[in-house]
Amino acid sequence: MSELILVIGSKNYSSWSLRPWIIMKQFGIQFQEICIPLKQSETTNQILQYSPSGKVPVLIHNSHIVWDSLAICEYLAEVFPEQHWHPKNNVHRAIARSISAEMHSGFQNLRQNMPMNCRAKLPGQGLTLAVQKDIDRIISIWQECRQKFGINGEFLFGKFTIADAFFIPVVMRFVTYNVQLDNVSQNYVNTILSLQVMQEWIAAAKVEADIIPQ
Ligand SMILES: N[C@@H](CCC(=O)N[C@@H](CS)C(=O)NCC(=O)O)C(=O)O
Repeated sequence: MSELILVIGSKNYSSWSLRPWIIMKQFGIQFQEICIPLKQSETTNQILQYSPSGKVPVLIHNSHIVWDSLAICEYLAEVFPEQHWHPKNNVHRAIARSISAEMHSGFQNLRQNMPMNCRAKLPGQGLTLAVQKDIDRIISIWQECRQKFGINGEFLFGKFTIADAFFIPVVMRFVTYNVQLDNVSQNYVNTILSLQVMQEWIAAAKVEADIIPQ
């Protein structure tokens, strides 16, 4: 397999970068990592060296570049079809794709008011009615997936899939802002936090030097 390079942003803050990074690590896919500190004077120029969108993550594979976290995961699913990227059942797979897309394009209130910050502990901060509505929707997704499709494992569809990778930054937000959860959701959070690759990401985030004040 030729070399893969994943360009990501600061691990403490870059929720979009976490998604492809964690699934590649979880599936044991070898890649070189280039990490660009976000919101610094050189950030935009550095990202533009790799990504036409001016955003991370971006995957470089041979002479190809793939940008956008969801496009990267779907591309990798084609390159490494032996891994379990999606549920095998086509109806479950359609639901997995629907919730990943919902995460990818929605939950603006949660994103804006509770940005990912792996290092911080900010209990209760950012919680508005609109944020609580986003949280309630995420909890109902997790409950439905765990109860209907997750019986053969600890993840949303049993085994780890792209859908889990897409909700992992939310797990980090729920921990940072100490969001109150039901048992099913709390167990799911605990499962994600117990992943060795998740601990690897958090440990790296904690030793990063860059700070985004806001
Ligand atoms: N929809 C994109 C969003 C990517 C995105 O917004 N990335 C942020 C970092 S998490 C970024 O690169 N921002 C540019 C900057 O901070 O200069 C994806 O899924 O990859």
